[in-house]
Amino acid sequence: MIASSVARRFDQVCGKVENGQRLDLEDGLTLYDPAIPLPEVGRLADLVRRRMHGDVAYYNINTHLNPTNVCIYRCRFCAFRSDLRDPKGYVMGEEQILARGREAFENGCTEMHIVGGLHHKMPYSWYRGIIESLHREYPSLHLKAWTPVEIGWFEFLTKWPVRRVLADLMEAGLGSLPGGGAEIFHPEVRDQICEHKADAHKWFEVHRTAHELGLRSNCTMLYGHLEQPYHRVDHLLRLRELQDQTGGFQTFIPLAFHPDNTQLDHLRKPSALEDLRNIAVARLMLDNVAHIKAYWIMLGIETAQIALHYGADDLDGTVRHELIYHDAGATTPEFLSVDRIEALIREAGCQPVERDTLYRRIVRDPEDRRRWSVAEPTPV
Ligand code: V47
Repeated sequence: MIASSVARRFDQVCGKVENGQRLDLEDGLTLYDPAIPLPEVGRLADLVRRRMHGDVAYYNINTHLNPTNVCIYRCRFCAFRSDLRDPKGYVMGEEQILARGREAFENGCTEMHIVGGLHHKMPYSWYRGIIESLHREYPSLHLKAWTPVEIGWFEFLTKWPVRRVLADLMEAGLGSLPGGGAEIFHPEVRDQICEHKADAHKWFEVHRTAHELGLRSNCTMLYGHLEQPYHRVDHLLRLRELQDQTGGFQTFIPLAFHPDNTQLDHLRKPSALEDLRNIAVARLMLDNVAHIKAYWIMLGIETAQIALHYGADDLDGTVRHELIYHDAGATTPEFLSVDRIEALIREAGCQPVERDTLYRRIVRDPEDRRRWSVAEPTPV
């Protein structure tokens, strides 16, 4: 039986959600209280998800590019990074990068997600050149690239302000910013898992400036390591506050910590129940962010399918060349075909919609599936 005070608080949360009222810190903590059964939280999140998106579930055809894994930082949760002289370290050349662009084009991708390490020796022009050459050769491919961690590094390398760095990358062909580098904003946790890299202030400065320049971006939260529910709710409220001011976030992606090959490998991976609760709480707290993504690579296919009934309306994409999660022990496949991802969505009782990075519906040429056009203007 649920203790009566928690049950009372949860009833109040239910009333607020049913009446379309905004939830606060206390409400967020109630939703994370293990005394509240997960299906109850899921039911509420599903109510909001259906209000916003009906039974539609989005996906895209995308690929990843991590041009280098060499990184000056040693984030404790990261299995992907390498030291400069470690045999595992790599730096991709222009030919390899363009070959990835060609492969993406030939497979009908609409998006390339580009992030990487902060290499001790590579100049800003190398990072900019990746965007410029891919955009020149494959202009229809949307380049979702660089987190505030890289942008802060470019600021250091160029001595330019963030605004000028972003404007310069936009001129080269940058299409939007991915949600990475957010981890947990609260310094009690951030200082323990990635003390040297861009802090919350820098992360928000970069996204705010990007939104002011007309770029859309995503946001994430890395959970299941050293944080407590309070830190998660605080994280969500900080994102909601910027979104109230700019409206530039498109989607929120809760990221479950994968401990293998990291400095935190003594921790256990979050359970599917924790994953689903995080999806649901995000849907309920982030009332001003249009989409919640169940990143199947990280959740596993089965949990991602169920997440479509716990607040998520997007599965990310078909994905190719994902390294960050696979280096950290993810056992998911490296790729899903369009037929498979659509079948998974239908099996979950939803209607699949292919989108581009900006959530516009995509129509494919039936004669040549590599060719596509946008069916409608940006809905968010
Ligand atoms: O910032 C790193 C996380 C993020 C681990 O914008 C880890 O559409 C778990 O941001 N276990 C990068 N997580 C990935 C990311 C992302 C993914 C999918 C879609 C989008 C989007 C963005 O991955 C990092 C960090 O928070 N991460 N190592 C790990 N061992």
